[in-house]
Amino acid sequence: MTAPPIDGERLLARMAAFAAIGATAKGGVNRQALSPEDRAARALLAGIGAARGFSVHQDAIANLFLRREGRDPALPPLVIGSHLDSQITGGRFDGALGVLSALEVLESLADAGIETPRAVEVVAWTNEEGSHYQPGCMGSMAFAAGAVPAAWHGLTGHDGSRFAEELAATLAALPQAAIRPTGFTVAAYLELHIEQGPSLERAELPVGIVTGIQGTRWFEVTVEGQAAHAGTTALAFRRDPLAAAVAALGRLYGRVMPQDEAARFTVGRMNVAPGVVNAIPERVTFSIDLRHPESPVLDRLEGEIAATLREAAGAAGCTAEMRRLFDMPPARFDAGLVAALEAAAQRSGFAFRSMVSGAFHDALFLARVAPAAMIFVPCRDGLSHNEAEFVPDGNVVAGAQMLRAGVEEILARL
Ligand code: HGY
Ligand code: MN
Ligand code: MN
Repeated sequence: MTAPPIDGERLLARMAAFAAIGATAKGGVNRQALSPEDRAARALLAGIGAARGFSVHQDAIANLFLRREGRDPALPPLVIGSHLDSQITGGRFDGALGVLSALEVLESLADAGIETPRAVEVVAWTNEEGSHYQPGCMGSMAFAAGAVPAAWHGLTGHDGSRFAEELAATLAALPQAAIRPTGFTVAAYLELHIEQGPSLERAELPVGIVTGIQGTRWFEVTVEGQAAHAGTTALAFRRDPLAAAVAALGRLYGRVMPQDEAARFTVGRMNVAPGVVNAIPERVTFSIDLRHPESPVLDRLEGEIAATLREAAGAAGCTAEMRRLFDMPPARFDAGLVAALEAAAQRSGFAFRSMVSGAFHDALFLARVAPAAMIFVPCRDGLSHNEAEFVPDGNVVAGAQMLRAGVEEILARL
């Protein structure tokens, strides 16, 4: 099979059309999972797929699939895609580039009337970002597990919305999508994504071939003290949880990343209650996003963080609790797929480097149930999870061409 070149103009027009859904004034997108904006993007994708004669499917957690049949319908499909949901102040390339490049590959095969040996499916996974409902990667995680965890149905979003209700509304918004089981046999999974880091741009490389993903753990920390009057309470009588949190975080910011270049320690969200000017807080809650390529180091850092929080809380007459929300162990991608991508890059004349992903992706969970691998393209200054996220048109088109070449190589080797 010699897949045809992709239609770059069509892809760029699609990127613009999806960027308009949930567009923000600063040029990014706010298209949170299971929101009206997410439903609009899913409807647009399903409509394009149906118009091209691809069959449209969704499963119980609203993972959305466009299927183009191949010669043997009994063979497990090659699945390519990413996610359409975004951060609250997200970029218009994170996730969407992978879904729309996959769609472009499927359309270019259809345009050329090429019959692939097996079906090829485009997927948009539900809630990769975890910014509306936690955890992230809910769609791909449920797919890999073969079911939607019952505990998720009680979840509420940061905006008070109910996960179960918004999921039901999202499923109902696509009546034309045939419901299929959550999880099926996948011959191989391939995901194109922006690097979300600076290395490809700095090296002036159009392609990264991703060999694995580092580990990620999310925590929620609650520091409890005693609310009291801001004016009448002397230091000796204060049990101030914010003072304790600041003391602990000061030590952790000064130690975790400075002592280990591979470690990532981020507090992205903090709430101080009751949150009034003239009352010493009663409670402080905040998130921790901890990442590292090695699980034993994650274990050690988790222990050190918990101990530092306990010590600082104790010294302030407070208590601290650290609850793990999310644990994604590091993953290595399939060596055979990585080799196929390297061959495809060489055949296509793309200079590339192999690399480990600092961000997690749906491929992390697909790698548990099928051979999986990823392709990265550079983004400006490596910036992502920011409305200024940008990928030049040439890199958008080159990424889709590399995805098409990867699909061709992998189909030939399966
Ligand atoms: O947080 C992550 O690593 C992913 O980009 N959502
Ligand atoms: Mn992403
Ligand atoms: Mn992201």
